[in-house]
Amino acid sequence: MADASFIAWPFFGPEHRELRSKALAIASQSLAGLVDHHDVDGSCRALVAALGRHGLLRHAVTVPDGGRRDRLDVRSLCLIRETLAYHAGLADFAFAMQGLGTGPITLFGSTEQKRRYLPAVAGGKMIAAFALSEPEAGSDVAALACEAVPDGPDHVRISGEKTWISNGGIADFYVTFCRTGEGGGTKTLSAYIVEAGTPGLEIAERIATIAPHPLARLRFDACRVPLQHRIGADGEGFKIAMATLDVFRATVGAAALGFGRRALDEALGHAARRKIFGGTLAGLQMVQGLIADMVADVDAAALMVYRAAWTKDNGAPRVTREAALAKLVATEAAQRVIDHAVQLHGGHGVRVGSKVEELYREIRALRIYEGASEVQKIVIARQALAEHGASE
Ligand code: COS
Repeated sequence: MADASFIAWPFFGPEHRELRSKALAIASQSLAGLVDHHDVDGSCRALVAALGRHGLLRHAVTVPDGGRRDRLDVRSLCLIRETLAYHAGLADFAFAMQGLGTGPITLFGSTEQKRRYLPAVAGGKMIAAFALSEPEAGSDVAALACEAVPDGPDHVRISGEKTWISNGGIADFYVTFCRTGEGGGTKTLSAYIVEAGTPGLEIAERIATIAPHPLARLRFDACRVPLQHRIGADGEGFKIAMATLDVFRATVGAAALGFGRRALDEALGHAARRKIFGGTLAGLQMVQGLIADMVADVDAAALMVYRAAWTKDNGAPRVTREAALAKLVATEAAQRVIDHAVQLHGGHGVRVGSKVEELYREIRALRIYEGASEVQKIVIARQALAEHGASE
Protein backbone atom coordinates (compact mmCIF):
# COMPACT_ATOMS: atom_id res chain seq x y z
CA MET A 1 0.00 0.00 0.00
CA ALA A 2 1.18 3.50 -0.84
CA ASP A 3 3.32 5.44 1.60
CA ALA A 4 0.83 7.89 3.15
CA SER A 5 3.26 9.82 5.37
CA PHE A 6 3.00 12.86 3.09
CA ILE A 7 -0.46 13.63 4.45
CA ALA A 8 1.22 14.75 7.70
CA TRP A 9 3.08 17.50 5.81
CA PRO A 10 2.28 21.07 6.91
CA PHE A 11 0.52 21.75 3.60
CA PHE A 12 -2.56 19.95 4.94
CA GLY A 13 -5.20 20.49 7.62
CA PRO A 14 -7.47 17.95 9.35
CA GLU A 15 -10.14 18.45 6.65
CA HIS A 16 -7.63 17.28 4.02
CA ARG A 17 -6.74 14.15 6.00
CA GLU A 18 -10.43 13.36 6.34
CA LEU A 19 -11.08 13.98 2.65
CA ARG A 20 -8.20 11.72 1.62
CA SER A 21 -9.56 8.85 3.74
CA LYS A 22 -12.99 9.34 2.21
CA ALA A 23 -11.61 9.46 -1.36
CA LEU A 24 -9.52 6.35 -0.67
CA ALA A 25 -12.55 4.40 0.54
CA ILE A 26 -14.64 5.47 -2.46
CA ALA A 27 -11.86 4.80 -4.98
CA SER A 28 -11.00 1.36 -3.63
CA GLN A 29 -14.53 0.13 -2.92
CA SER A 30 -17.02 1.84 -5.21
CA LEU A 31 -15.39 2.92 -8.45
CA ALA A 32 -13.17 0.14 -9.81
CA GLY A 33 -16.16 -1.96 -10.86
CA LEU A 34 -17.48 0.88 -13.00
CA VAL A 35 -14.52 0.89 -15.41
CA ASP A 36 -15.01 -1.03 -18.63
CA HIS A 37 -12.15 -0.26 -21.01
CA HIS A 38 -14.27 -1.43 -23.95
CA ASP A 39 -16.96 1.17 -23.22
CA VAL A 40 -15.29 4.40 -22.17
CA ASP A 41 -18.38 6.55 -22.80
CA GLY A 42 -20.58 4.35 -20.63
CA SER A 43 -17.85 4.05 -17.99
CA CYS A 44 -17.36 7.82 -17.82
CA ARG A 45 -21.09 8.45 -17.48
CA ALA A 46 -21.28 5.89 -14.66
CA LEU A 47 -18.16 7.29 -12.96
CA VAL A 48 -19.42 10.89 -13.15
CA ALA A 49 -22.75 9.83 -11.63
CA ALA A 50 -20.99 7.89 -8.83
CA LEU A 51 -18.51 10.70 -8.11
CA GLY A 52 -21.47 13.06 -7.85
CA ARG A 53 -23.43 10.70 -5.61
CA HIS A 54 -20.47 10.26 -3.25
CA GLY A 55 -19.95 14.04 -3.00
CA LEU A 56 -16.45 14.13 -4.50
CA LEU A 57 -17.39 16.33 -7.47
CA ARG A 58 -18.35 19.11 -5.07
CA HIS A 59 -14.60 19.61 -4.60
CA ALA A 60 -14.03 20.13 -8.35
CA VAL A 61 -16.99 22.45 -8.88
CA THR A 62 -18.07 25.19 -6.51
CA VAL A 63 -21.79 25.25 -5.88
CA PRO A 64 -23.48 28.51 -4.98
CA ASP A 65 -24.84 27.45 -1.61
CA GLY A 66 -24.73 30.60 0.44
CA GLY A 67 -20.96 30.91 0.28
CA ARG A 68 -20.14 27.74 2.23
CA ARG A 69 -17.75 26.65 -0.50
CA ASP A 70 -17.33 29.56 -2.85
CA ARG A 71 -13.83 28.80 -4.13
CA LEU A 72 -11.88 25.79 -5.28
CA ASP A 73 -9.49 24.27 -2.74
CA VAL A 74 -6.62 23.10 -4.89
CA ARG A 75 -5.18 20.80 -2.22
CA SER A 76 -8.50 18.94 -2.11
CA LEU A 77 -8.56 18.70 -5.90
CA CYS A 78 -5.01 17.34 -5.90
CA LEU A 79 -5.61 14.82 -3.12
CA ILE A 80 -8.68 13.46 -4.88
CA ARG A 81 -6.95 13.28 -8.28
CA GLU A 82 -3.91 11.55 -6.80
CA THR A 83 -6.10 9.00 -5.03
CA LEU A 84 -8.35 8.29 -8.01
CA ALA A 85 -5.41 8.01 -10.42
CA TYR A 86 -3.75 5.50 -8.09
CA HIS A 87 -6.81 3.25 -8.43
CA ALA A 88 -8.26 3.95 -11.89
CA GLY A 89 -7.12 6.45 -14.53
CA LEU A 90 -10.59 6.76 -16.02
CA ALA A 91 -12.07 7.74 -12.63
CA ASP A 92 -9.47 10.50 -12.33
CA PHE A 93 -10.30 11.63 -15.88
CA ALA A 94 -14.05 11.75 -15.17
CA PHE A 95 -13.45 13.77 -11.99
CA ALA A 96 -10.93 16.20 -13.48
CA MET A 97 -12.87 17.05 -16.62
CA GLN A 98 -15.95 18.06 -14.62
CA GLY A 99 -13.68 20.58 -12.92
CA LEU A 100 -11.80 21.82 -15.99
CA GLY A 101 -15.02 22.09 -18.02
CA THR A 102 -16.67 24.26 -15.38
CA GLY A 103 -13.49 26.09 -14.23
CA PRO A 104 -14.25 29.19 -16.34
CA ILE A 105 -17.82 29.33 -14.94
CA THR A 106 -16.65 28.74 -11.37
CA LEU A 107 -14.03 31.48 -11.67
CA PHE A 108 -15.74 34.03 -13.96
CA GLY A 109 -19.37 32.99 -14.58
CA SER A 110 -22.47 35.07 -13.91
CA THR A 111 -24.81 34.16 -11.07
CA GLU A 112 -27.27 32.78 -13.61
CA GLN A 113 -24.60 30.61 -15.32
CA LYS A 114 -23.43 29.27 -11.97
CA ARG A 115 -26.99 28.44 -10.97
CA ARG A 116 -27.77 26.70 -14.26
CA TYR A 117 -24.65 24.54 -14.63
CA LEU A 118 -22.66 24.10 -11.42
CA PRO A 119 -25.09 22.18 -9.19
CA ALA A 120 -25.91 19.77 -12.03
CA VAL A 121 -22.21 19.13 -12.79
CA ALA A 122 -21.37 18.77 -9.09
CA GLY A 123 -24.21 16.28 -8.72
CA GLY A 124 -22.93 14.18 -11.64
CA LYS A 125 -26.08 14.93 -13.64
CA MET A 126 -24.43 17.01 -16.37
CA ILE A 127 -21.09 16.49 -18.12
CA ALA A 128 -18.80 19.46 -18.86
CA ALA A 129 -16.04 20.05 -21.43
CA PHE A 130 -13.33 22.67 -22.01
CA ALA A 131 -12.93 23.43 -25.73
CA LEU A 132 -9.74 25.40 -26.32
CA SER A 133 -7.41 23.53 -28.71
CA GLU A 134 -7.82 23.70 -32.47
CA PRO A 135 -6.16 21.86 -35.35
CA GLU A 136 -3.78 24.84 -35.81
CA ALA A 137 -3.67 26.16 -32.23
CA GLY A 138 -2.87 24.02 -29.18
CA SER A 139 0.13 25.36 -27.32
CA ASP A 140 -0.18 28.74 -29.07
CA VAL A 141 -3.52 29.88 -27.68
CA ALA A 142 -3.13 33.34 -29.22
CA ALA A 143 -3.46 31.69 -32.67
CA LEU A 144 -7.09 30.53 -32.11
CA ALA A 145 -9.23 30.90 -35.25
CA CYS A 146 -12.70 29.69 -34.19
CA GLU A 147 -14.80 32.87 -34.34
CA ALA A 148 -17.99 34.27 -32.84
CA VAL A 149 -19.65 37.04 -34.85
CA PRO A 150 -22.67 39.12 -33.72
CA ASP A 151 -26.09 37.93 -34.89
CA GLY A 152 -28.66 40.51 -33.89
CA PRO A 153 -28.52 42.28 -30.52
CA ASP A 154 -28.60 39.18 -28.29
CA HIS A 155 -26.75 36.38 -30.10
CA VAL A 156 -23.49 35.35 -31.75
CA ARG A 157 -22.81 32.75 -34.41
CA ILE A 158 -19.81 30.49 -33.74
CA SER A 159 -17.91 28.87 -36.60
CA GLY A 160 -14.73 26.84 -36.60
CA GLU A 161 -13.17 23.63 -35.26
CA LYS A 162 -11.94 22.39 -31.92
CA THR A 163 -9.92 19.23 -31.43
CA TRP A 164 -8.56 16.96 -28.66
CA ILE A 165 -11.64 17.88 -26.64
CA SER A 166 -11.98 15.64 -23.60
CA ASN A 167 -15.56 14.51 -22.99
CA GLY A 168 -16.20 15.36 -26.65
CA GLY A 169 -19.24 13.33 -27.65
CA ILE A 170 -20.63 12.83 -24.13
CA ALA A 171 -20.60 16.38 -22.74
CA ASP A 172 -23.81 18.32 -22.13
CA PHE A 173 -22.01 21.62 -22.80
CA TYR A 174 -18.68 22.89 -24.10
CA VAL A 175 -16.95 26.02 -22.78
CA THR A 176 -15.68 27.21 -26.15
CA PHE A 177 -12.97 29.83 -26.68
CA CYS A 178 -13.53 31.99 -29.78
CA ARG A 179 -12.12 35.00 -31.56
CA THR A 180 -14.52 37.95 -31.13
CA GLY A 181 -12.53 40.86 -32.52
CA GLU A 182 -10.11 41.96 -35.19
CA GLY A 183 -6.36 41.66 -35.06
CA GLY A 184 -5.58 38.24 -33.58
CA GLY A 185 -3.53 37.85 -30.39
CA THR A 186 -4.66 37.36 -26.81
CA LYS A 187 -6.93 40.40 -26.36
CA THR A 188 -9.75 39.44 -28.74
CA LEU A 189 -10.73 36.02 -27.39
CA SER A 190 -13.96 35.30 -25.50
CA ALA A 191 -15.45 32.21 -23.84
CA TYR A 192 -18.96 30.95 -24.63
CA ILE A 193 -21.00 28.08 -23.24
CA VAL A 194 -22.29 26.02 -26.17
CA GLU A 195 -24.80 23.35 -25.21
CA ALA A 196 -24.75 19.94 -26.90
CA GLY A 197 -27.59 19.75 -29.38
CA THR A 198 -27.19 23.37 -30.52
CA PRO A 199 -27.89 23.30 -34.26
CA GLY A 200 -24.61 23.48 -36.20
CA LEU A 201 -22.51 21.77 -33.47
CA GLU A 202 -21.31 18.43 -34.75
CA ILE A 203 -18.98 15.74 -33.38
CA ALA A 204 -16.79 15.58 -36.49
CA GLU A 205 -14.60 12.71 -35.31
CA ARG A 206 -14.05 10.55 -32.26
CA ILE A 207 -10.31 10.26 -31.53
CA ALA A 208 -8.84 6.98 -30.27
CA THR A 209 -5.75 7.16 -28.03
CA ILE A 210 -3.42 4.66 -26.34
CA ALA A 211 -5.22 5.14 -23.00
CA PRO A 212 -8.80 5.45 -24.25
CA HIS A 213 -11.13 8.11 -22.91
CA PRO A 214 -13.88 10.15 -24.59
CA LEU A 215 -12.10 12.54 -26.96
CA ALA A 216 -13.34 14.28 -30.11
CA ARG A 217 -12.93 16.85 -32.82
CA LEU A 218 -15.86 19.29 -32.90
CA ARG A 219 -17.17 21.34 -35.81
CA PHE A 220 -19.16 24.55 -35.27
CA ASP A 221 -21.13 25.67 -38.30
CA ALA A 222 -22.70 29.06 -37.55
CA CYS A 223 -23.98 27.84 -34.14
CA ARG A 224 -26.37 30.44 -32.74
CA VAL A 225 -25.56 31.08 -29.09
CA PRO A 226 -27.13 33.69 -26.75
CA LEU A 227 -24.86 36.50 -25.58
CA GLN A 228 -25.91 35.52 -22.06
CA HIS A 229 -23.76 32.41 -22.55
CA ARG A 230 -20.59 34.46 -22.74
CA ILE A 231 -18.42 33.96 -19.65
CA GLY A 232 -16.95 37.22 -18.34
CA ALA A 233 -16.50 40.23 -20.58
CA ASP A 234 -15.84 40.32 -24.31
CA GLY A 235 -12.08 39.92 -24.89
CA GLU A 236 -11.40 38.22 -21.54
CA GLY A 237 -11.15 34.72 -23.02
CA PHE A 238 -7.35 34.35 -22.85
CA LYS A 239 -7.23 35.47 -19.23
CA ILE A 240 -10.10 33.09 -18.38
CA ALA A 241 -8.36 30.15 -20.06
CA MET A 242 -5.02 30.88 -18.38
CA ALA A 243 -6.54 31.43 -14.92
CA THR A 244 -8.42 28.12 -15.25
CA LEU A 245 -5.24 26.35 -16.28
CA ASP A 246 -3.43 27.95 -13.31
CA VAL A 247 -5.77 25.98 -11.04
CA PHE A 248 -5.91 22.73 -12.97
CA ARG A 249 -2.29 22.35 -14.12
CA ALA A 250 -1.08 21.47 -10.63
CA THR A 251 -3.84 18.86 -10.47
CA VAL A 252 -2.50 17.18 -13.62
CA GLY A 253 0.74 16.85 -11.64
CA ALA A 254 -1.31 15.26 -8.84
CA ALA A 255 -2.77 12.67 -11.21
CA ALA A 256 0.74 11.89 -12.45
CA LEU A 257 1.78 11.50 -8.82
CA GLY A 258 -1.01 8.96 -8.28
CA PHE A 259 0.11 6.96 -11.31
CA GLY A 260 3.73 7.17 -10.12
CA ARG A 261 2.91 6.02 -6.59
CA ARG A 262 0.97 3.07 -7.97
CA ALA A 263 3.90 2.10 -10.23
CA LEU A 264 6.29 2.34 -7.29
CA ASP A 265 4.05 0.09 -5.19
CA GLU A 266 3.71 -2.43 -8.01
CA ALA A 267 7.51 -2.41 -8.41
CA LEU A 268 8.15 -2.84 -4.68
CA GLY A 269 5.73 -5.76 -4.47
CA HIS A 270 7.21 -7.43 -7.52
CA ALA A 271 10.82 -6.87 -6.38
CA ALA A 272 10.05 -8.46 -3.00
CA ARG A 273 8.36 -11.52 -4.53
CA ARG A 274 10.36 -12.24 -7.68
CA LYS A 275 13.02 -14.94 -7.18
CA ILE A 276 16.28 -14.48 -9.05
CA PHE A 277 19.91 -15.73 -8.71
CA GLY A 278 19.08 -17.53 -5.45
CA GLY A 279 17.47 -14.47 -3.84
CA THR A 280 14.88 -11.85 -4.79
CA LEU A 281 15.02 -8.90 -7.17
CA ALA A 282 14.89 -6.63 -4.12
CA GLY A 283 18.23 -8.03 -2.95
CA LEU A 284 20.07 -6.78 -6.03
CA GLN A 285 21.85 -3.46 -5.60
CA MET A 286 21.06 -2.43 -9.15
CA VAL A 287 17.36 -2.86 -8.36
CA GLN A 288 17.77 -0.95 -5.09
CA GLY A 289 19.32 1.89 -7.08
CA LEU A 290 16.27 2.01 -9.34
CA ILE A 291 13.93 1.92 -6.37
CA ALA A 292 15.78 4.80 -4.70
CA ASP A 293 15.45 6.85 -7.91
CA MET A 294 11.72 6.10 -8.02
CA VAL A 295 11.17 7.08 -4.37
CA ALA A 296 13.10 10.33 -4.89
CA ASP A 297 11.07 11.16 -8.00
CA VAL A 298 7.75 10.49 -6.25
CA ASP A 299 8.64 12.60 -3.21
CA ALA A 300 9.94 15.49 -5.32
CA ALA A 301 6.77 15.43 -7.41
CA ALA A 302 4.58 15.42 -4.31
CA LEU A 303 6.42 18.41 -2.84
CA MET A 304 6.05 20.41 -6.05
CA VAL A 305 2.36 19.56 -6.47
CA TYR A 306 1.31 20.35 -2.92
CA ARG A 307 3.50 23.47 -2.74
CA ALA A 308 1.64 24.84 -5.80
CA ALA A 309 -1.74 23.86 -4.37
CA TRP A 310 -0.97 25.33 -0.93
CA THR A 311 0.28 28.58 -2.51
CA LYS A 312 -2.94 29.00 -4.50
CA ASP A 313 -5.13 28.11 -1.51
CA ASN A 314 -3.31 30.66 0.61
CA GLY A 315 -4.41 33.49 -1.59
CA ALA A 316 -1.70 34.01 -4.21
CA PRO A 317 -3.43 35.81 -7.11
CA ARG A 318 -1.25 34.08 -9.74
CA VAL A 319 0.48 30.68 -9.36
CA THR A 320 1.47 30.34 -13.01
CA ARG A 321 5.10 29.52 -12.18
CA GLU A 322 4.37 27.13 -9.29
CA ALA A 323 1.67 25.33 -11.28
CA ALA A 324 3.95 25.03 -14.31
CA LEU A 325 6.75 23.62 -12.14
CA ALA A 326 4.36 21.16 -10.49
CA LYS A 327 3.02 19.88 -13.79
CA LEU A 328 6.43 19.68 -15.46
CA VAL A 329 8.25 17.98 -12.58
CA ALA A 330 5.46 15.58 -11.60
CA THR A 331 4.55 14.35 -15.08
CA GLU A 332 8.16 13.89 -16.18
CA ALA A 333 8.98 12.15 -12.86
CA ALA A 334 5.98 9.81 -13.14
CA GLN A 335 6.98 8.86 -16.67
CA ARG A 336 10.45 7.82 -15.40
CA VAL A 337 9.02 5.97 -12.38
CA ILE A 338 6.56 4.02 -14.53
CA ASP A 339 9.25 3.19 -17.08
CA HIS A 340 11.44 1.79 -14.26
CA ALA A 341 8.47 -0.22 -12.96
CA VAL A 342 7.93 -1.74 -16.40
CA GLN A 343 11.64 -2.59 -16.62
CA LEU A 344 11.61 -4.26 -13.19
CA HIS A 345 8.64 -6.38 -14.22
CA GLY A 346 10.52 -7.76 -17.24
CA GLY A 347 8.21 -9.42 -19.76
CA HIS A 348 5.22 -8.99 -17.45
CA GLY A 349 5.73 -5.23 -17.71
CA VAL A 350 4.70 -5.15 -21.35
CA ARG A 351 2.03 -7.80 -21.12
CA VAL A 352 -1.32 -6.36 -22.21
CA GLY A 353 -3.59 -6.09 -19.18
CA SER A 354 -0.87 -5.83 -16.51
CA LYS A 355 -1.19 -2.81 -14.22
CA VAL A 356 2.20 -1.34 -15.13
CA GLU A 357 1.44 -1.73 -18.84
CA GLU A 358 -1.79 0.23 -18.26
CA LEU A 359 0.10 2.93 -16.32
CA TYR A 360 2.69 3.14 -19.12
CA ARG A 361 -0.11 4.05 -21.54
CA GLU A 362 -1.95 6.29 -19.06
CA ILE A 363 0.94 8.58 -18.15
CA ARG A 364 2.04 9.58 -21.64
CA ALA A 365 -0.71 12.09 -22.46
CA LEU A 366 -0.18 14.00 -19.21
CA ARG A 367 3.13 15.36 -20.53
CA ILE A 368 1.17 16.79 -23.48
CA TYR A 369 -2.29 17.99 -22.46
CA GLU A 370 -3.13 21.18 -20.53
CA GLY A 371 0.18 22.62 -21.65
CA ALA A 372 2.95 20.35 -22.91
CA SER A 373 6.18 20.10 -20.90
CA GLU A 374 7.73 22.53 -23.39
CA VAL A 375 5.01 25.12 -22.66
CA GLN A 376 5.67 24.77 -18.92
CA LYS A 377 9.36 25.37 -19.61
CA ILE A 378 8.51 28.56 -21.56
CA VAL A 379 6.41 29.79 -18.63
CA ILE A 380 9.09 28.96 -16.03
CA ALA A 381 12.01 30.41 -18.02
CA ARG A 382 10.13 33.61 -18.90
CA GLN A 383 9.36 34.28 -15.28
CA ALA A 384 12.90 33.54 -14.14
CA LEU A 385 14.30 35.86 -16.82
CA ALA A 386 11.81 38.60 -15.97
CA GLU A 387 12.66 38.39 -12.27
CA HIS A 388 16.30 38.98 -13.14
CA GLY A 389 15.44 41.91 -15.41
CA ALA A 390 16.53 39.95 -18.47
CA SER A 391 14.40 40.28 -21.61
CA GLU A 392 13.82 37.40 -24.02
N1 COS B 1 -3.71 34.49 -15.47
C1 COS B 1 -4.13 35.74 -15.84
N2 COS B 1 -3.61 36.39 -16.90
C2 COS B 1 -2.63 35.79 -17.60
C3 COS B 1 -2.16 34.50 -17.28
C4 COS B 1 -2.73 33.87 -16.16
N3 COS B 1 -2.31 32.66 -15.77
N4 COS B 1 -1.18 34.16 -18.15
C5 COS B 1 -1.06 35.19 -18.98
N5 COS B 1 -1.92 36.18 -18.67
C6 COS B 1 -2.05 37.48 -19.31
C7 COS B 1 -0.68 38.14 -19.32
O1 COS B 1 -0.45 38.89 -18.12
C8 COS B 1 -0.76 39.06 -20.52
O2 COS B 1 -1.49 40.22 -20.18
P1 COS B 1 -0.91 41.67 -20.59
O3 COS B 1 -0.78 41.61 -22.08
O4 COS B 1 -1.96 42.60 -20.10
O5 COS B 1 0.41 41.80 -19.92
C9 COS B 1 -1.64 38.27 -21.48
O6 COS B 1 -2.37 37.33 -20.68
C10 COS B 1 -0.82 37.53 -22.53
O7 COS B 1 0.11 36.67 -21.87
P2 COS B 1 1.41 36.11 -22.62
O8 COS B 1 2.16 37.27 -23.25
O9 COS B 1 2.16 35.24 -21.69
O10 COS B 1 0.75 35.27 -23.83
P3 COS B 1 1.39 34.25 -24.80
O11 COS B 1 0.57 34.18 -26.01
O12 COS B 1 2.85 34.57 -25.00
O13 COS B 1 1.25 32.89 -23.96
C11 COS B 1 1.76 30.59 -23.49
C12 COS B 1 2.10 31.89 -24.21
C13 COS B 1 2.55 29.51 -24.20
C14 COS B 1 2.25 30.70 -22.05
C15 COS B 1 0.24 30.30 -23.47
O14 COS B 1 -0.26 30.40 -24.78
C16 COS B 1 -0.06 28.90 -22.95
O15 COS B 1 -0.12 28.67 -21.74
N6 COS B 1 -0.25 27.94 -23.86
C17 COS B 1 -0.60 26.57 -23.55
C18 COS B 1 -2.07 26.41 -23.54
C19 COS B 1 -2.48 25.03 -23.23
O16 COS B 1 -2.36 24.62 -22.11
N7 COS B 1 -3.01 24.34 -24.25
C20 COS B 1 -3.48 23.03 -24.10
C21 COS B 1 -4.94 23.01 -24.35
S1 COS B 1 -5.88 22.98 -22.93
S2 COS B 1 -6.20 21.07 -22.67
